[in-house]
Amino acid sequence: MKRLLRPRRPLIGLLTAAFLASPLSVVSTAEAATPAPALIPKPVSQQVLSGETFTLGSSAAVGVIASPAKRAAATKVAEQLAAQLRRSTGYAVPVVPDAGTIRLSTNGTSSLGAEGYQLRVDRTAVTITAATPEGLFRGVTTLRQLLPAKADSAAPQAGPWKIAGIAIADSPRFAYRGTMLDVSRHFFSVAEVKRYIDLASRYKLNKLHLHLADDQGWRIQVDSWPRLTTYGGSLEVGGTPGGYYTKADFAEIVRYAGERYLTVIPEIDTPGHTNAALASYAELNCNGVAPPLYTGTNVGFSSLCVGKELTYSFLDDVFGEVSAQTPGDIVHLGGDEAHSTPHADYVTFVNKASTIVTGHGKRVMGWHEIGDTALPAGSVVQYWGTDDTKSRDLARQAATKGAKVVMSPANRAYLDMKYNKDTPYGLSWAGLVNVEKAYSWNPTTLIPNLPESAVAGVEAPLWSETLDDIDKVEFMAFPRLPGIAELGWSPASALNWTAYKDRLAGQGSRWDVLSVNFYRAPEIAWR
Ligand code: IFG
Repeated sequence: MKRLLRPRRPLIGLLTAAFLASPLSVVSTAEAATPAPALIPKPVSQQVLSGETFTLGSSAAVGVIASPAKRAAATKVAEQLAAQLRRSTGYAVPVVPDAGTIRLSTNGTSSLGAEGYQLRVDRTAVTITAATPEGLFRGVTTLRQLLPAKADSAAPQAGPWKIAGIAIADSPRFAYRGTMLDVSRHFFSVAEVKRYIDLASRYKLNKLHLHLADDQGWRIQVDSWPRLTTYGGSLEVGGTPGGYYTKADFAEIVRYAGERYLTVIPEIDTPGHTNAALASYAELNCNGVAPPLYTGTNVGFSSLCVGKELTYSFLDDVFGEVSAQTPGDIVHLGGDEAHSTPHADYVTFVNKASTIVTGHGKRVMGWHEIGDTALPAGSVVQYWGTDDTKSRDLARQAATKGAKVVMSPANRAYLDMKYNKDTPYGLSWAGLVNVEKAYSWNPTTLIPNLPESAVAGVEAPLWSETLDDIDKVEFMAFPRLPGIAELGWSPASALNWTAYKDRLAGQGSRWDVLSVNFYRAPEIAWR
């Protein structure tokens, strides 16, 4: 698209801009328009400010305008941005109160909600206003995609550092925009989890669901039941050494996620997917005999002992210690594939486990199988169906009981599904999921007769049976995770595969700068 010659003098620029904005403009929109930036998620509204270009100079400073109550958190957001700009530009980029060429203000309108923001780039300044520091962070996230890809470099790059003029007003469609990392089938270090958090935060995701316990490994320290990790966390799929997070490790993950405004949602999968716990404590088993550690990939063979009182004091200890380490308001109790738990027992168990979770001040979240249990107020049910009637019915049943539904359709949002038959790892039980299929669905209409108001948002789970390092995680998550993030953030009217595909192509150079091991899907014209 031909770009207008840039007027040399501001006045002409303003006149040109005014002229082009007027109904009298004779220039075709194709010539007048400056291409919109390749932003993901697509903002609610954006207006290119033709003729306005911001240049980040060596004297650039990041200014913070905030009330005393918000100043510390707003300054932290500013410091994160300034630190990255120092690394990539080599400039000093101080953070100053109330001034700066990049201004972050928490005096923004609350009409855009807690995560909303306004962003303006013109020749004189970049200004981001929001009602909260979280909104500032979302605005800075957009700014980082407006800067050249090299602005994310870890080492100084040559300028210039230009941003075309634009005015954006933005806020999310859904409150729940998440991804899940299965650290049980294969254990991932704190550093690897942080890397995943950093990449996910670049697309405005705000929930990190950690699948911390399953048949193959228990990954979070529980002081009152130490063998869960020392023994139950010792292996992983394939029999290689596993691992676990100490309380200090988990606190570091929570801190790092919190700095990027992602809330950690810990999952202790119950009553099924519990072989690691049952192997660790013989007394937890109905027959008093501990099974061996399991390093295969079957599911549905294990169950906590529903009839034993010990099971519930165990759960009280576990959910108590996990809740104490979770600033977020949700604890996930799993509930999936309890094929070795008679259904009546399953309902009894989930109802008791739910009471324990709410007893520790947290909302219950569970896979959609919990849809036919009591579901205390505030419950969230995670749909992982494949358009099948049974799964849809459970989600609808949950909604009729007042629960919210998070959409994780396995045949669209499961990032462990192969892209195509040649994908070197991943599974395919829910079908092959290419980049387009992962994007081309609407969270509020996928399940017929599920009220739109019941849909809390979306989550892209990444199961790790076949993924044993962060490179494989990145390969499966990118480029599909940004598409799910857009479904969670952008208005339904913005969802258009052809337009999205072009914006996605523009992310490739950013992932190269960040050394993301993404799948270069041939159908995307990466640039
Ligand atoms: N289903 C199981 C997961 C995992 C997954 C792999 C859920 C809720 C298949 N349960 O998805 O443990 O094995 O794609």
